[in-house]
Amino acid sequence: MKSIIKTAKQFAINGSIASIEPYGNGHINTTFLITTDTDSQYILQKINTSVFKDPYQLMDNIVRVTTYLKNQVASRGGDPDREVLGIVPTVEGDSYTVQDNSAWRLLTFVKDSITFQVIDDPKNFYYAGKAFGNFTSQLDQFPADTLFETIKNFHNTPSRYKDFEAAVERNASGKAADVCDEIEFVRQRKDFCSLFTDKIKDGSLPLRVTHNDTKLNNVLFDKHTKLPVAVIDLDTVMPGLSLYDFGDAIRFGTNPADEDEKDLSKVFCDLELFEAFTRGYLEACGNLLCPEELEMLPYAGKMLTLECGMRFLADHIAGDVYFKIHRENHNLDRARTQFKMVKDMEEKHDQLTEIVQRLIKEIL
Ligand code: ADP
Ligand code: GN1
Ligand code: MG
Repeated sequence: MKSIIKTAKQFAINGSIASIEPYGNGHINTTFLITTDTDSQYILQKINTSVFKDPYQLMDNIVRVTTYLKNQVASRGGDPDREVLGIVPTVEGDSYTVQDNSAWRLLTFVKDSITFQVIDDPKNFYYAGKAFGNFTSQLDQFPADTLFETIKNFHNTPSRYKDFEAAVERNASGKAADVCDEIEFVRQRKDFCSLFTDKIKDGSLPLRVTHNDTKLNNVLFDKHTKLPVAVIDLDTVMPGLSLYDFGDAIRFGTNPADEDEKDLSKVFCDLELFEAFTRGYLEACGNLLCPEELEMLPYAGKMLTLECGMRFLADHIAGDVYFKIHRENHNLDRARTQFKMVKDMEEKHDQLTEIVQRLIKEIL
C-alpha cells in the first residue's frame, strides 16, 4: 500500500490521501478508488502493460480523444467534466507515470455514478445503446488515421482464430484434451469468422473511430436518475467497425446472467434487451450507418461473442495469462457462457433480423 500511496502522490491531487481501496470489475487493469481529506475522489489505475505494450501511445490516444469529446460536449451545452473521462496529470504535467516498471494513471472519479454488471431494467440497456451510439456519432469527424493501434488486430476475428489454434497447438496448461467439445465448437464456426473482415477488404464496411470494448460496465450511469453519464475505458479506442461496438455490447448486455455464470440454463440472448439496445443505438447513430452496416447488425452479436469466447478459451488453454481470473477454470466458465450465447443467437437469428429491420423502418 505504501508504494501505491507513493505513486498517487505523483499526481496533482486535491488534498491529502485519506483512503485507497480496490475498485471495479475490469479484467485488464488494476483499479483503485482514492478519497482525499477534502472529499475529492479519483480512480488510480495500474495500466496492464503486458496487454498495452506502449503506455505512451495508449495515453496519447486517450488524451486526444477526450480533449476532442470535451469540446463536442461543451459545444452541445453538456458538462464536459462529468460526461467525458477526465485525465489528471502528474505534478510534472504528464498523462501517466512509471513507478517500479509499471505505468499508472489517475482519472477524475465521476461522482454518484454506478456501473451495471447485468441489466435488470431494459430501459437501462436502451440508454447504454444511446451512450455508445452517441460516442460513435461524436467521434464521426475525428481523424481516425492519427490514432495509434493500441492492440494490433484487436477485433480481427480470423486473426483471433489463428491465435486460438496456436494456443491449442502449444497447449501450455496441458488442459486442451479436457476441452475438446469447446474447441470443436469454435472450429465448426471457422468460416463465419471472416464475414466482416472480407467486407473491410472489399470496401463495403467502413472503418470508423470505435470504442472496441463496449461492455455494459464501461458506461457510467447516474446513481439517482439511472441515466448514462460517461463512456469510460477508452484504452481500445481505435479505427474499427461500428459492428464491433454494437456486437460487443449485445454480447455482454443481452445475457441476463453474469459473464462467468456456471449454470448455463440462465444464459441466453434476451430479445427484449436486444431490442432495447438496438433502439438506443440506432436513435443515436443509425443515420451515420451505411446499408451494409445496417444489414450486418443481426450478425454482430454472434461475431463478437464467438471471438470473445475463443479468446477466453485460448487463455484457459494458455494458462490464464491475459484475463484476470478469480477462481479455477474461470476463463473456461467465461468461454462456456459465450458459446451458449452464440448458440442461442444462431437459433434466434431470424428474430434478431426481424427486430433490426422493424427498428430501421421505425427510426431511420
Ligand atoms: P478495465 O480495463 O480493467 O476494465 P476500467 O477503466 O473499465 O478498467 O475500470 C474498471 C472499473 O472502474 C469500471 O468498470 C468502473 O466501475 C470503474 N471506473 C473506471 N473509471 C472510472 C471513473 N472515471 N469514475 C468512476 N468509476 C470508474
Ligand atoms: C476485457 O477491460 P475490460 O474488462 O473492460 C477485454 C475485452 C473483452 C472483455 C471481456 C483490452 O475488457 O476485449 O471483451 O474483457 N479488454 C481487453 O469481458 O482485452
Ligand atoms: Mg472496463
